[in-house]
Amino acid sequence: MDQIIIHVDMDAFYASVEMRDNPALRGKPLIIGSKPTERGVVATCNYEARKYGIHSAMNIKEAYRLCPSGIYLHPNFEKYKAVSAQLNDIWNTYASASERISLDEAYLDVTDQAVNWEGARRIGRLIKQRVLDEVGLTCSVGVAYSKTAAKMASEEKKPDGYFEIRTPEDFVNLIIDRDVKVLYTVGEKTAEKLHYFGINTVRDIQLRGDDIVKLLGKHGRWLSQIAYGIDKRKVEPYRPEDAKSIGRELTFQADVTDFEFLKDVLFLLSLSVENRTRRVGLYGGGVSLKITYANMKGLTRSRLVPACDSAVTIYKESVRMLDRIEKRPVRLIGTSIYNLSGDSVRQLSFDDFLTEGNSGERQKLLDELQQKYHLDFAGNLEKIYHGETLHRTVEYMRKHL
Ligand code: TTP
Ligand code: MG
Repeated sequence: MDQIIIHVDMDAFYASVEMRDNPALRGKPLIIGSKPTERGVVATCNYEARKYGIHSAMNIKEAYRLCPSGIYLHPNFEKYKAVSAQLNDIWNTYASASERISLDEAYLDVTDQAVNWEGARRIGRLIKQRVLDEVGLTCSVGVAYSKTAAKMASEEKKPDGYFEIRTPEDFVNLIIDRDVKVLYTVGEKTAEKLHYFGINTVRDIQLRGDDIVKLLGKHGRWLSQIAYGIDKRKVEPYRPEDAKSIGRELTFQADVTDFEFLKDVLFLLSLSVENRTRRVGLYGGGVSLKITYANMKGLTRSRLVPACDSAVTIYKESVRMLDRIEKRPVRLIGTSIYNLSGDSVRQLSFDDFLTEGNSGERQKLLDELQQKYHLDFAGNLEKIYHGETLHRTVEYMRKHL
């Protein structure tokens, strides 16, 4: 065996932390995201709430319709980050390399420490026990020969699960008749495309490898490999704060001359950056604006800011920089934050106080966008974080200028 990898993923993470700290919440449907009266989406919910059909990224109004008796809370990122640090201290003890995916999830290379599968099982069990004893939460652990299989294994018995997949054959046997969506990297869009061409199960992917490559290119090649359980990727020692920046950019279908429109696009990009930043629990110490003009000349502008993770701040800083550059047709626009840190001692800027204190500004900007472009974010704000949807939305907005 080449490598033994553990994938560990907390169960209903944000919700579990809240239930741990407030016993009155236990046993009841609990939804973390926003209050039903606000505009917002479900970040996560506990397993009681999932029985009602509620899930991550669902519009909060829809969740409320399904479960009016649920308890609705705002997320407390500071708290989740502190818990995440504690979790990583435990996990990392057993790994020669640890790759943090998000606050509640990591891949661990335990090949050396485990020596064999029995050793890996001991480590997997021990991690679960220690997380419960020392942090008061349950997690699901997958032990496998590859990253893809380890992730699959941790999903398999959720919540409080433990599962092993020791060989590619075991992996294939487990998923061969399941929908293509079971494969890592097959999202809604890709699944739809594959279904349209009659490729419904993992078996279909195996049988129609050539078609898949034609359809999806490089992604298709990857899929036809993992359909056979082949995944040689290593656990990359990584913490999200090792990234240089978190950003989002967009190339327009046709060049844009209207700078007010660019500002509106910047707000959407900022929301997307905020989402990714908060998911990994980081702050940026600077905001950067990137522009490529129609003539392919590019420029970037940067500004240092007090630790920030809010879309409103990212947006305002980007707009301030946009206002100062030459007004020529624009082909690409992007915004990002850099100087990333996981500092949990948060220095709020005055802007942050104003915007997050009443959270009104974000709402106001969203409302204005919706009215101006006849958008309805109510049901799909979260979806906009996906590149393709963002792109489509922006092109749609342009038609309503
Ligand atoms: P997940 O591990 O995807 O979900 P979970 O831990 O809540 O539930 P599960 O038992 O199925 O693993 O995500 C971890 C946290 O990330 C989650 O608690 C909240 C946050 N999150 C969002 O904010 N938005 C999202 O769309 C998703 C999927 C997660
Ligand atoms: Mg989880």
